Amino acid sequence: MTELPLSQDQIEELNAAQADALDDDYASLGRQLARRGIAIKAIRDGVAGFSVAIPSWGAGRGGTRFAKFPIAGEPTNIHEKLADCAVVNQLSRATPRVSPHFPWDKVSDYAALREEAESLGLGFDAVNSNTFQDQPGQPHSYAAGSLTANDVAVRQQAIDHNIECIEIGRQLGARDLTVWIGDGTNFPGQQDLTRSFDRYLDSASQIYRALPDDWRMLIEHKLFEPAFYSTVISDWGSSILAAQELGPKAKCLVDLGHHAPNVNIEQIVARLHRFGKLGGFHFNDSKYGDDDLDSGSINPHQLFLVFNELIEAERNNPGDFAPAYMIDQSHNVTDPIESMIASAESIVAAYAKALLVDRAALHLAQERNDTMMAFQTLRQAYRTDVTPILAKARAEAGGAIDAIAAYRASGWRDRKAQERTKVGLGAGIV
Ligand SMILES: [Mn+2]
Repeated sequence: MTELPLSQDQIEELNAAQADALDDDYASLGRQLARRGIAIKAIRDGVAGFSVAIPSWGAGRGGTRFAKFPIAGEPTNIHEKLADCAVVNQLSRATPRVSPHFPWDKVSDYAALREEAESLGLGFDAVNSNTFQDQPGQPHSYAAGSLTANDVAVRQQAIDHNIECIEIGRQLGARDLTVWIGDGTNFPGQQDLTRSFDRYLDSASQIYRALPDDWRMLIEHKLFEPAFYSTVISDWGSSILAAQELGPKAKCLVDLGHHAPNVNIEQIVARLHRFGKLGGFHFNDSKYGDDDLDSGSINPHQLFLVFNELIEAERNNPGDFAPAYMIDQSHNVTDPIESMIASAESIVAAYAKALLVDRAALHLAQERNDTMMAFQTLRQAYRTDVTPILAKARAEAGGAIDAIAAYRASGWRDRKAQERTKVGLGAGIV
């Protein structure tokens, strides 16, 4: 039986006070869209069917590279993280899956953990392995690399960990393994650039062989950090080369914050899709070289353009289009639940706006080399305020019209501050 963490009655009560205003805004937007030949119900249905996973580690104040500033009531284990993720989903109705991370989320009984998640209305998404830091009691150190280390024993340990993650994921009902490694160098000459990539391919192929038939291995690249001179899987070029070498179950994962500055990410999306290698997304935002700001907080237009390509790709391959969507950001100055609610809303809004693009008009303008009309077609969709569609879809599914206000009214964090163990002042997050 599902037992959601917040009072559904309280959510309904808050919604009731806002329902008339929302109906008014929704009807007005419906008329506006009808004049453009768009049925608002179709967009609302699209929104209702869209979801994005949230990472278990996103429930905590991960901090930055330098410090962590915990808040009272923060979760300290996977059970508490699941409860917080359930709060996000109960209010937003857009985040029904959690992406776990091992060994951080290790438990002794994964069948029980799966049941616990289900009872909270949650399922599990891609499993994330971790060979970028040493764990207590681990025989070999990753100080000189993991899947690409010179030492065969280190590589084997990293391979075994990934295979263990697949096994855990099977028990949790996941079907993707996300592999990100921090391997790379800080000095020119430190490592042979070709041989380190060869070692990656060799290690990754052993993980690939352990994948069940209906699983995908999502290769996540990152330009720099923790390595600052060279990173083995640094860009989408290295990622797609590895994915092509490994086989059809290997795909590329695009983290919005892991590219060179000013790179055209939507074009990367189009390229990866064209060659059947678009596996998934990590949503966040970035101002400089970071990958931790809340989705849509800095460049919502880029998010819209990415979704515009995704919808184009989906229309071209209906039935065979299932990228894994996940939020991947770190919260240092906000309540993580509020940040995840706000980010999910930004992501769904970008998706809804991309659904509004008049594709026939866009394609016609492209064929006629009518640059301004092509651009205006996108612009018209982007500047539409889709807030009433999102709110209506949320409320209809049992969520809150104003999710952050409902969260604050629930008093959840204050209650948890009384119940939960205080978080220590640990290191930041990667
Ligand atoms: Mn990521």
